[in-house]
Parts: sequence; C-alpha cells; structure tokens
Amino acid sequence: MIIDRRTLLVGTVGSAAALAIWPAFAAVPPLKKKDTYKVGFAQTESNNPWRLAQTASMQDEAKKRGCQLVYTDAASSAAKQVADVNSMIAQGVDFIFLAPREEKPLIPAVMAAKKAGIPVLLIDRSVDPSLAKAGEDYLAFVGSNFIQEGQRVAEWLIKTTGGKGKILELEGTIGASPANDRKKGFDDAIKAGAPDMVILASQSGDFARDKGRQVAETLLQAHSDATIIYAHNDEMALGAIAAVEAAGKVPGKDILIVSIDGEKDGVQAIVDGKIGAICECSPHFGPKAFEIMYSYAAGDKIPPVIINPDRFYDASNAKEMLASAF
Ligand code: GYE
Repeated sequence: MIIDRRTLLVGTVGSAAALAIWPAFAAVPPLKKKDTYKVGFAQTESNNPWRLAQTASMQDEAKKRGCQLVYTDAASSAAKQVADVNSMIAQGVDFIFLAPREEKPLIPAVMAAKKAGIPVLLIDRSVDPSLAKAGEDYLAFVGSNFIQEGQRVAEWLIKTTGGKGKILELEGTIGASPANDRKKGFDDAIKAGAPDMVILASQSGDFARDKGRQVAETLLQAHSDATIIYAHNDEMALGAIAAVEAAGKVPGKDILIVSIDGEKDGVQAIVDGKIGAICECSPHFGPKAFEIMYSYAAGDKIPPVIINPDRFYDASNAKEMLASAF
C-alpha cells in the first residue's frame, strides 16, 4: 500500500479509541506544565561517535532536569524504531524525542504518537514534509541545515581545486533526510559553480565506516581517474581513506577527501593531511531539545524548524579545534 497523507489521516479518523484520547485533525497535542517529565528518546543506531555523542547529550540533560528517560536504540532498523515509539506510547511517556532513521518509514510513528496525545520533537533527522507537518503532526524539527552543509563542502572544494576535479560521492543512508539534503546541496552547488567538475558516481555507504570503505573500493576500481571523494559523513570518509590507501594511492595528494560531521578521528585526519575539509554537524542536542520541550509546556510558540549552527574545519584551524570535537 502506498502511504500518503490522506490514508494516514483517514486511518486516524477511523479509530474510535483515538478520538477518545485526542481529536483527529487537531494540532500538536498539548503538554502539561510540570517540573519533570517522563520522556522517550528513540535513537536510530549506535554505530558511530556522532550517535554516541548525541545519546550522551540527551542522557546528561535528562539527568540535569530530573526527567526519567525511556531510551531505545533501533539498531539501524526503521521497523524497530516504529515499534520502539509504540512501546514508549504504551509506557505513557509525556513527550517523545525522535531521531527518525528514514523520511518515510517513520511517518506511522509520528502519527501514532499524535493520535495518543503525545507531542513529538524531531531531532537531527526529519520526515517527509508531504506526509507529516511541523506544528501540526509533530512539534518541530531541530537539527542542522543539511543542504547548507553540502553547499559549504562544495564551495570549499571549488575554491581549493580551482573548480577542477572528478568526484566520487558516498551517500548516507538511503531515504534519510541528511543523505537526501547533503546530496542536493552539494550536487547543485557543483553544477552551478564549477562547470569543469564532474560527479563520476554516487552511491550509498549507509553512513557506516566499513560500508563506506567497501563502496569506495568498488568505485575507485571502476573510476581510476577520480581525484576527489565527497562522503556524507566522517565515518565513510575514514573508510574511504583505507580504500584509497588499499588502491595504492595517497589520500590528500592523489585523492582529496571531504566530509561532514567533525568527529575527533575526522578532525585528526585533517591534521594528518588525509582529509581536506569537514563541515561540522553538531550532535549536542540535549540542552536545546529539553529547552524546547519546557518552553512548549510554558505556552511559548515553537518555530517549526530550529537550526543548529555548524562550524567548518580545514587545515587552517583543525589542530586548535581538535580538542573541542566530539
Ligand atoms: O551525520 C551521521 C549520523 O543524522 C545528522 O547521522 C545525522 C547523521 C550524521 O549517523 O554521522
């Protein structure tokens, strides 16, 4: 069955139990003003430093605020993440922080929470805006501007190479908002700003180090003329370094590598000359996410999109900023 906005809404209306709890078509459910809350945090996976830093930030802030945190790890499965959210609903949490692994498969989780009268804040990744809306189906999205991250990396590349080079692109998880947007931001900026640059191939490495290494290895074999690798996150860039070296080439010399995130190993690779530049993507969501929840309970109007500022690393600042990387 194709899930569209209409089927979801019809599904909501059809349930009498849901009507008793929270009226269909209503706006985001309200949150009672309390000192502390029982909150859910539905994490997507825990296979890299970015995720671990994000989880730690949420746990620290929950502790600071005296909130009980129901934490789940979807272990890279969108289906498990939907089940995780349903279990939080069953446990009667007051509020849900959701990091949706993919844009479409997590729509039923957003709608189920709304139906149960539990407000949801999307953190770090978003859902398909044609299927669920901020300020209506969920409270808001807080995270980075992924399009801009891709653009900033492209602009650095164009400046550094004089607008020349043959690019291999390692995409993030298929259907994840940062993968979609980092591709769009980068590809459009290259097209518009560098007629002599070409993207030879673009393939998903699932935001994971070893998958990134494998995909980079295959792409390097198929395109021995490549001079640049753009990875949608540092983990895949670190995998790509291994692939470049395995192909008998020198990262930073034969192949210029650029990426996004700013984890410690990534910033260290800039210091070591193996990665050219990284646009940061902050994983420190805790303070802001909880502040938004309390502010919503206090009756403040919450903007639909709240953007985290990101820094930018290259050889000019990597050494001095290394200590502050996650
Ligand atoms: O870049 C990546 C992580 O959703 C913004 O997901 C996040 C991305 C981040 O696994 O490393």
